[in-house]
Amino acid sequence: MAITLYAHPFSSYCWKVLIALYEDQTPFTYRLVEDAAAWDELKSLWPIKKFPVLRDGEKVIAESSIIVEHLMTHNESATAWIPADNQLALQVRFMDRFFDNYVMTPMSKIVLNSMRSSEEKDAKGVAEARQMLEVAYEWLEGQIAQDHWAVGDTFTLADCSAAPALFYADWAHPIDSKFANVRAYRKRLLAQPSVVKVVEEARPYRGYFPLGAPDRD
Ligand SMILES: N[C@@H](CCC(=O)N[C@@H](CS)C(=O)NCC(=O)O)C(=O)O
Repeated sequence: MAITLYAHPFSSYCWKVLIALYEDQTPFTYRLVEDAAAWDELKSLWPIKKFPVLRDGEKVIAESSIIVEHLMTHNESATAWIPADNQLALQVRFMDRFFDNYVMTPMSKIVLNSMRSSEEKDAKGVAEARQMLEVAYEWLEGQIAQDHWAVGDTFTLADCSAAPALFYADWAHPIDSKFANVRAYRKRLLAQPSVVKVVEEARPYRGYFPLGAPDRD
């Protein structure tokens, strides 16, 4: 059954799914959510109106991590994005939650705040987000030290989450040089061919980054 992904190349949560699709070379139709018609379609599928959303036949799947998990059922030869081993699976799910909740969320807070008018700006919220990112980088620095990928030697869902989270977080709140392991992990992620592809697809949209995209990566 053909699948359609509603997504945008600049969207961090879409990268999570795109990386999994590109790793497995899974064919899919890319429905770019940019014009009003695409937004209307998205809304009719998922009234929350957040992307990515996957359409697989009659099934509509929302939420990036659930979509990646769904891809394992769609394509029998897909990577085990969540390992079969229960203990490893918990670690992968935990790291996926870590990157979404404590890296992606505070990064988004900083970015979205910069788009607000001066009366609407939330200085306290941004300070808390920056503090959260510092704590997250510090925790990850100890966690990632011995492992090649987020959980052991296998590229999993956790790495699909980590790539966009660390890519954009470093733009919004740079990862200090004292977090050498985190910086090295981000570099390893950015060298992975599937990640190179999403970075290149997003490059024409860098002007969308409200804080101004740095001249690197
Ligand atoms: N928890 C959701 C988050 C999705 C999300 O926030 N997507 C952003 C793009 S990165 C979005 O749809 N933004 C459009 C909007 O909020 O109007 C997931 O994991 O898929």
